[in-house]
Amino acid sequence: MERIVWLDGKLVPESEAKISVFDHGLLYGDGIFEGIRFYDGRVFRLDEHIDRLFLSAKAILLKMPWSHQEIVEATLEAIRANELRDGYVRLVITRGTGGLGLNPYLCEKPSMFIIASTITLYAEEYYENGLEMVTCATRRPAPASLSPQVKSLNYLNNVMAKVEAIKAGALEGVMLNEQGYVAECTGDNLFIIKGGKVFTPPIGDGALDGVTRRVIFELCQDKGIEIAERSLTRYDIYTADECFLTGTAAEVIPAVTYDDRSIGDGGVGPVTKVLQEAYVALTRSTGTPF
Ligand code: PXG
Repeated sequence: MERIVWLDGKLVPESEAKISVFDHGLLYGDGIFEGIRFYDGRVFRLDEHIDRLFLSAKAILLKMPWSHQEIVEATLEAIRANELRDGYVRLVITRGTGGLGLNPYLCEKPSMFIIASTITLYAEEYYENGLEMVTCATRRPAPASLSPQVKSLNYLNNVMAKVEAIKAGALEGVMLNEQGYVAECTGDNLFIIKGGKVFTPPIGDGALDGVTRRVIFELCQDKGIEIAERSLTRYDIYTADECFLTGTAAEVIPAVTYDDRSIGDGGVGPVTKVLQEAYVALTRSTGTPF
């Protein structure tokens, strides 16, 4: 069955969902996005994702013609139109159609499209046994360039880092910042566990303020697990007891080897398991119904 896409206020079949070749989102990566999950008829952390979308828009001077509530409604509409109960919804806002040349002020008006579909980033076995990671040579851009907090349509840096990981035979790559501290993975936040305590790089080290990352802080608090932000080096991951990655699409996935070293005993550790289970329980029991 053909998917239905929400495009600038209309629900259209995928084959008719078209964007101009003069759209600056395509010409210059000038736009923003969000990726949101829905589970069993409810959208998980919908408002937080839309809030972050508005922050990305503000940061790139993209004036939103829609209100928060209008985007919420459009998202729910896109999901309903595809008759899915579980899946992934991708919101994309482009600067809109303009001429050749960078000037964003010459673009008519922003365009938004919303794709409701399904996503499987990693096979089930990796959630049970963990995945392999390597260090990428490609660095997370410094905040004085484009801030890593902006979920922009310019993800080439991450794509190139992902290529490095794949070429090295790993499923994920660790990206360092300009100072050599761990920022995050190519599309997920990173956590380690050492002596029963959970650590993750601060936002200032180049980690995205991930919605799933925030959920991990809440879950740790609920479960009485100590958690703190701390700058991490590769050494900290090599010598950690456990490591896991988080993201809306990736959920909570264990990492068991890094640059050929096994992390801890190379198996999925107890703290990771507790958080994985708690995350599954939370995502299946809360959210905005559609
Ligand atoms: N870091 C980066 C660079 C991301 O893009 C995350 C971490 C996790 O954040 P959340 O808020 O999801 O917990 C992201 C998330 C896609 C896609 O194709 C989106 C992301 C990552 C990979 C793929 O929609 N964004």
